[in-house]
Amino acid sequence: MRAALSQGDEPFSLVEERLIPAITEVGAKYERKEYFLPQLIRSAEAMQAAFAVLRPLLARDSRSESRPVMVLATVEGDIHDIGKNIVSLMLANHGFEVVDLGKDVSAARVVEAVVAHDAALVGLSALMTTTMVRMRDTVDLLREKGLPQKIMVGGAVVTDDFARSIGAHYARDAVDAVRVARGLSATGRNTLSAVP
Ligand code: B1M
Repeated sequence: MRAALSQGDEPFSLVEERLIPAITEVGAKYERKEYFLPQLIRSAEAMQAAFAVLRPLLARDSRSESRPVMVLATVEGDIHDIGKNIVSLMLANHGFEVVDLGKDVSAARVVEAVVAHDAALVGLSALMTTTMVRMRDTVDLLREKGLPQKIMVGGAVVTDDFARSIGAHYARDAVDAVRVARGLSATGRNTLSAVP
């Protein structure tokens, strides 16, 4: 990564053209049973090490006059955070203040953070069919507490239909997340209700 940077490669191109395709290929190999859990873990560690180098470079152009706050988390029971971290970096670099709560985050912690930071938006990530349901719990708890923030969801297993069914907005990838978050912060607080 450092060698590529010293040869003049741009940090964003490295994320989009090398890191994302590489981890996507790892996922494909895992699904074809060419890779197993140890290879997955090593690949994930390599991604995190690369992000540690790139994060300061990606964040350096992130100043902006008014930065809408997004509380972002991978939902409870789910420890996948590579995609969420990319979304976090992209949003921070495109004018959002991101309060990143990390992975395996309960609905109650999301609610606390939304109140504490007076967030404009909430972002939730999930990678497994078993944890997607935690997104619904989180949306429900936010609404139960009377919090009207707009909610964006994403992650490999999440679909636009699922997002709509829980009263949230869907973003396909990190680039789409910036587009969706910009649209949501421009249109104020939530107007979407869950489709049963
Ligand atoms: Co696991 N894992 N994993 N895993 N893992 C998947 C998700 C799986 C599909 C693999 C498989 O079986 N084919 C499968 C889930 C099956 C399912 O439910 N359908 C799975 C499983 C089962 C598991 C374990 C249960 C395995 C086990 O222990 N037996 C376990 C889960 C533990 C837990 O969470 N409780 C587990 C563990 C792990 C590792 C720790 C080894 C590692 C994660 C490390 C980490 O994240 N720090 C890992 C990995 C790396 C994967 C795969 C291979 C790759 C995920 C990834 O990082 N993709 C994955 C297979 C796959 O997806 N093909 C798999 C790259 C990343 C850039 O993409 O996260 O999709 P993604 O993010 C994208 C978009 O989705 C979107 O933007 C991102 C950037 O473009 N996006 C958002 C994501 N969040 C968003 C939020 C937004 C908007 C957009 O708004 C807020």
